[in-house]
Amino acid sequence: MSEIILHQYPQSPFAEKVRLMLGFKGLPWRAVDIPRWMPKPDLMPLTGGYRKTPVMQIGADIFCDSACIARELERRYPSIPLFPEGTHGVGRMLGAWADSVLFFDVVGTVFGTHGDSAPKELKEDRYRFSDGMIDLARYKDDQAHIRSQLQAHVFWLEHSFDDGREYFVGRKPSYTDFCVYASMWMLMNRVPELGFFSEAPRLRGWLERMAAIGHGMHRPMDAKEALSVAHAAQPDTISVSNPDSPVGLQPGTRVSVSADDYGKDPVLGYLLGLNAQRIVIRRGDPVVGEVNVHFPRAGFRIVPA
Ligand SMILES: N[C@@H](CCC(=O)N[C@@H](CS)C(=O)NCC(=O)O)C(=O)O
Repeated sequence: MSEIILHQYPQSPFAEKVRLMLGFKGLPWRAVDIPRWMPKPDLMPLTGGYRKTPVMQIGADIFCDSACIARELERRYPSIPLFPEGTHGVGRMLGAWADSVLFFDVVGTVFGTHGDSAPKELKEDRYRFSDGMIDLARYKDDQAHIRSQLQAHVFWLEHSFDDGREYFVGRKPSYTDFCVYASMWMLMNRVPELGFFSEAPRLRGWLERMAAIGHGMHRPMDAKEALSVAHAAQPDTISVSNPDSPVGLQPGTRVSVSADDYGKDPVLGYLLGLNAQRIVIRRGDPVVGEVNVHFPRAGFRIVPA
């Protein structure tokens, strides 16, 4: 079976979410380090334009977005579940809150505190990437408000443990924990001096339990090797259908898929499958040949191309 290849870089919190999920499931994986900002010449042949981090590759199947990666890891390797019974709905809902609201509290706090020392390329890239939302000067000016939002949300997190539970949605780690961990990991590592955890002892205990999960067995892979892996592999046969989809697109239609929040670069291809949770397209590329590109349904726009 093809190896799990994660296209990532060490500082990325969403990559950290996936690294820890891989460690939790005990899966060996290969790490391709990608650039932190554009251009990303060895990623584009695989994704067709999607540039966010991380991206998972298994053979000629490419999974964009950590939510999509989590779903696929669960589908292929269910024995240690990320979505134990009862967490499929609430786990994903809380995860989506952590991946958006909580994440941007932390981004605003980190970049508003240390933005002056960030590389110029990073500042410019993130400003363009987010259509002006990630604006380090604005974050700096608005620090009091941003930090007060983060403080309010850290309070919610701390009080989630009031009934003695050890994880957010039950007695074992599940998807929500990995989503929240990504942002808390960034906060803990990038602005420890702000003391956000000083009034949150149970959150600190949870952070230690989560960190102890680790990243599992992994080895680096050269980006060019990952391209060869895709070229040599056949994309999976997909059977996903939803004839009642509100967008009314039929398999085989040429479509454009893009994130609807930030990093909206479109990916073009032929629709293979669409349902309430997944979008899968097939695209051809001179470097890697035919690949399937997978996206989550929530948070992605699909239109005829
Ligand atoms: N919804 C996406 C968000 C990913 C995301 O925002 N990643 C950040 C890094 S942590 C990013 O792409 N930054 C720009 C880049 O890496 O080029 C996911 O869950 O994977």
